[in-house]
Amino acid sequence: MAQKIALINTNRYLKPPVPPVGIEYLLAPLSQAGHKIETLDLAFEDNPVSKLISFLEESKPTLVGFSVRNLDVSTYPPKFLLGEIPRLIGAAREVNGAKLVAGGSATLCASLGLKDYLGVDSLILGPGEKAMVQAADRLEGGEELPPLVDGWEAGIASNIVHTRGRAIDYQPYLQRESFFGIEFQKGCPGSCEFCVERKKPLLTREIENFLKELSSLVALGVKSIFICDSEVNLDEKGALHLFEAIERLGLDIEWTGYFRPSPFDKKMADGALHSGCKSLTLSVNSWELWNEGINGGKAVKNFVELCRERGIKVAIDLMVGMLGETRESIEKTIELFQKLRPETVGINPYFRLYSTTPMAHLASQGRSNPNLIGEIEDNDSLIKPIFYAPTDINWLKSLLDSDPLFVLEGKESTVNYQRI
Ligand code: B12
Ligand code: SF4
Repeated sequence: MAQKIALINTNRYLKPPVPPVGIEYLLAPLSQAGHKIETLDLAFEDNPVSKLISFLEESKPTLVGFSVRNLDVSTYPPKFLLGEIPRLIGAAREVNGAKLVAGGSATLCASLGLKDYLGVDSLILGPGEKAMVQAADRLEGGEELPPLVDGWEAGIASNIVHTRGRAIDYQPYLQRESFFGIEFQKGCPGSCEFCVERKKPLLTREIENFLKELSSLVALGVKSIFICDSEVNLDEKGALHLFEAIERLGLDIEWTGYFRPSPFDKKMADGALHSGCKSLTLSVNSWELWNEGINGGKAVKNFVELCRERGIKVAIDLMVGMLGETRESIEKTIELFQKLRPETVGINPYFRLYSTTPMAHLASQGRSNPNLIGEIEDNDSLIKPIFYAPTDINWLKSLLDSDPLFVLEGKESTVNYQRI
């Protein structure tokens, strides 16, 4: 018997509204495997619990998949975003005997603790495109679902054209001028100690399928695209190939995305421009910037200048205050940006600690570490926001000298690219 699957978007944080691309990427693989799917987007619902109950009573699924995107806003002051999700899952549990599964990008931040916090039967870590099909097939075979499933091992469905705009109503997102996400490469082999995206296999989609998906978005009236890769230029050859292919399509789009300082040269800057990149976010940190390595000051200067020559606007995402970093590298970094003057520099001196990163060990120091703030006690899973923040904020502010170029992250409920 094919499974009747309900997929629920639980992301109700709307700054900015983000169409639930993660759910859309489950649709084609599940329906190709013969399962029946219905979706519910709770993003704009006033009463999500009653909406969910009536939806489940009507659709009578055998398996319910909750997409969970964010634990919190990750910046300081904290805003916890998971709070109402266990209530939704609890309400679903009351409706019928369906198995309850969760997945989504929040699984980068926590694993077993997240499963327990949410109260689902099974948590799929990472990509769900194959792992969710396996879960549905298991149920069909009368098997139990394991509490944790490694979706990274199962991988992505790269040989499929993902279905866009059919199961999710795009109108509320189009009305709010959302950027629509699309992903070319999932994962990041980098090993940055603070980042939840670290040490994941880089999984690439077949370019022809990506292009068909992109064209289908444009056919639905979408013009603003967000390439959702961890960093678009992680793989130099892959990025150049992608830009050339998008340019060849000749679509009327503008796209944006996250980049790292290197690899980036004239060829890549031209490729980005000609494929529709009008603005981008460059992720940097002061401790690397101060060195002459591949993400050092020279690379950042080169990046910003190549973009400026081509009219591509650059928003900088800057982390400062790594463990053991001295004030000197922060001062040099601020000086560099004061001279370089990209469009905006968002500075984050608060490191959100997650159980899935090496920096998690700091949290166990508890109150003995004066640089910890947030939920220091009764928070072993680190699901509730806790931060390592060694930088003196008044000193940092005096360094910025009220220059409007710099924005301390967390002060405004916007993301960097919205400021340019
Ligand atoms: C691109 C991106 C953005 C873009 C989104 C643009 C757009 N229109 O889509 C922008 C810049 C707007 C953005 C904003 C924010 N983001 Co963001 N974002 C990302 C990023 C890089 C990719 C997310 C993505 O869309 N991936 C592509 C899709 C296809 O993948 P996916 O969603 O993961 O879905 C797959 C799996 O998760 C799984 N899956 C998904 N749903 C389900 C459901 C079930 C049942 C199953 C089984 C599986 C499953 O299968 C899917 C297909 O493989 C991630 C980091 C990352 N690499 O994942 C951070 C990330 C998710 N963002 C994060 C944050 C914090 C935010 C903000 C809160 C920032 C802020 N302070 O405002 C806002 C929130 C906005 C909102 N309304 O939710 C954090 C979350 C961490 C946390 N503490 O919770 C992340 C992890 C970045 C990080 N390193 O910290 N973001
Ligand atoms: S900061 Fe960037 S390069 Fe480093 S692990 Fe995260 S996504 Fe990868």
